[in-house]
Parts: sequence; structure tokens; C-alpha cells
Amino acid sequence: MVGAQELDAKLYVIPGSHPAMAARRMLELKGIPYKRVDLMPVISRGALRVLRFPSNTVPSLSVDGRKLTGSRAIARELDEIRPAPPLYPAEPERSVAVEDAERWGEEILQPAVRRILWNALKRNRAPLASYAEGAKLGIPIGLAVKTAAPIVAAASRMNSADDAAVRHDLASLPGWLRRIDDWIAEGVLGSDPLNAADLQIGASLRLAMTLDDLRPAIAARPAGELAMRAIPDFPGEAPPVLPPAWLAPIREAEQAPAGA
Ligand SMILES: N[C@@H](CCC(=O)N[C@@H](CS)C(=O)NCC(=O)O)C(=O)O
Repeated sequence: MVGAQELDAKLYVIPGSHPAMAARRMLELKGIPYKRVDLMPVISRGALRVLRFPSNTVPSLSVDGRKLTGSRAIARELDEIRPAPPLYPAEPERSVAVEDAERWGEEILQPAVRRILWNALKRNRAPLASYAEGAKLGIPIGLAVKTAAPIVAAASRMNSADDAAVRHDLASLPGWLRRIDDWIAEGVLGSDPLNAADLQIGASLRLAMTLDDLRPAIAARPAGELAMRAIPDFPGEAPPVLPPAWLAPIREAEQAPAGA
């Protein structure tokens, strides 16, 4: 364990990136001061490669000369460096449950929310500026947004944010939300202190809640409350833009009585 004053931490993020926001909260909750470096999507890949991180995605963290990429790797490393408050429970059985939920959050929910967001931004780029609020991109936000069309197109392509995939994601969302509510009821998620799965899943839900299309389906349920607790502030707001037919499964789930 290393004292806070001795750490030299630099976190590389993209504005609006949910796993990057999870890493920001991990550092905050552990009281580790850090410098944040904001990168433009797509361009980030080259920058992280030049900086010799293990991979070219955000979040990437350099801490005391060590370089890490990935929200889960960062969570583990931070628990080593600064054990309190813990991101993984000490009891082995609980820790396995949290790690399973965290992995599901990274592998299933996180890419789905990313696809939905890029698909929405492809339809309307105007909300981009709201996601970049407070970011230092090296150029004025307005200019970054004006010139973002090729970046949005490339990011949509690289993340397979095509219509068929996103429609499938939206049809899966009601079941995913039930699963998260169940984990909260079982105590895997949502206890005190917040664990790595709370932050992983909470950040994805919180990003989803920046979309007016999705927020009503999430906000009022335990999953939505967890998201607000995990990530109280997440810049960004996107007005309705997804085809209503794609949202029908979510609207039905919204209207169904609790537990139905
Ligand atoms: N699954 C990874 C996230 C990897 C990832 O795809 N991050 C996105 C931002 S949310 C990224 O770096 N995108 C770069 C790009 O699209 O060029 C994690 O949890 O750390």
C-alpha cells in the first residue's frame, strides 16, 4: 500500500465514456488525487498506443510509472494500492458474486450502451457538446463538435452500432434491468461501500440515463437509484431520437406492474 501523497496518477478518458467515468469514481472514492487527460474518440487510440499503454482504449491509467488499460484492471490495481474503501468484498463468496456481476457489466451491458449511444449520436450530433462539458480537448468544444461527423461515423462502425444490433440491445434491456434489480435485492449490488460492480454497472446505466429515450425506463427503479448513487453527475443529455418501434419493449416493461 502506498500513501496518497506519494502517488502520481494520470487517467486517460474520453468525454462520455462510461468505463472511464467508473474509473474516475474509483479514484475519487479511494481519495487518490489524479490528473485527467481528455482525449477525442478514435484519435484516442493512436495517442494511447504512442504512450505505450497495454491497449488503446479508455480508461487507461498511469500510476507511479505503471501503465494499465481497462476498467476492471484499474479496479483491481487500485484495491492493491489503496485497500480502503474496498472495491471487492473480503468474503470470498461475496467477492465472486461481485466479480461475476462486474464481468457481466463490462462484457454485456457496457458495449450495448455504447452501441445505443453512438447510434443515437449518428442520428443527431447536436448533443455531443453536452457530453464534452468540462472536458479539455485542446480545441474549442464547438469546433470539436462541428468537425465530429467523421469521428461519429468511425466510432459507430468500430463499435458495430448498426441498427440491427441496437434494436436487439433495446429488446434485451428490460431483462437486463430486472437482473440488476435482482442483484440489488440480493445484496450483490448497492451495498455500502460501493463495489467494483456497482461502479461498472452504475456507470453504464447512468450513461443510458442521459438519453431521454431511456431514462424513464431506468430512473424510477432500484437500478436507476443505484446509477445515481454510483455516478451522481454524468454530463450529457440527448433528446428523443431512436425510432419509437425500437423502444416498444422498454415502454411495455415501464408500464408493467413491479414484479410482473
Ligand atoms: N471494456 C473496456 C472499455 C473499452 C472501450 O471500448 N472504451 C471506449 C470508450 S467507452 C474507447 O476507448 N473507445 C475508443 C474509440 O472508440 O476509439 C473497459 O471497461 O475498460
